[in-house]
Amino acid sequence: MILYYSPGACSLASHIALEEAGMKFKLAKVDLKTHKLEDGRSYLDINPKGYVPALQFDDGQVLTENVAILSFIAGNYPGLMAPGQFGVYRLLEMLAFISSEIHKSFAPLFRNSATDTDKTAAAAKVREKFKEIAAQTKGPYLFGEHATVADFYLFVMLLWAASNKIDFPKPLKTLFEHARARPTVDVALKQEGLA
Ligand SMILES: N[C@@H](CCC(=O)N[C@@H](CS)C(=O)NCC(=O)O)C(=O)O
Repeated sequence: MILYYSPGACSLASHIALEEAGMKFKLAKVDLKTHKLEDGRSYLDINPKGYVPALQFDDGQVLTENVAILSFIAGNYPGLMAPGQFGVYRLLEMLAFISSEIHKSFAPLFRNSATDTDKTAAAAKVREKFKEIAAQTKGPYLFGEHATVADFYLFVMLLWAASNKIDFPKPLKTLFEHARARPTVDVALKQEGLA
């Protein structure tokens, strides 16, 4: 398998999850400005949508979208699935919230053309969404003692928050510290040149 990624982007969540699952994979870095791979090939031939992450299987099939890739990993490594009878759906519920409510709210903070007013409004929205997810966090991770793929997605959002000086509630600070202390997180950060 090949994970197409950009350092520190949302693809870091899949990178950590693949490490946690002990899956065999290679990394391919994407330049998101030029849509080129390091060997000069066009990334658009792999994922016409142009964004990361994308996971390419050995038979050539390509899976895109954070929610789908993280669900695939949890589906193949039950240790990263949410617990309980409705675990699959609880995990999807959480991934959907992180993707559509938190991840997307960051967009103006990364857009060069965004005004200060846009950025302040985006930071306020992110804070509000962090409050909502913190209220559901069982601790130390979202679903309790065990980390799921959703925790790694949220961890990346918290990394972005820290670099944008957006504070987050105590339960998320605890989650961040627990996730950061995992050896797999350290490996992924080092492989992406971030630690
Ligand atoms: N809907 C996609 C969005 C992924 C996304 O926003 N990726 C960003 C990095 S975090 C990206 O590659 N942006 C560059 C671009 O859109 O060209 C998903 O959830 O996987």
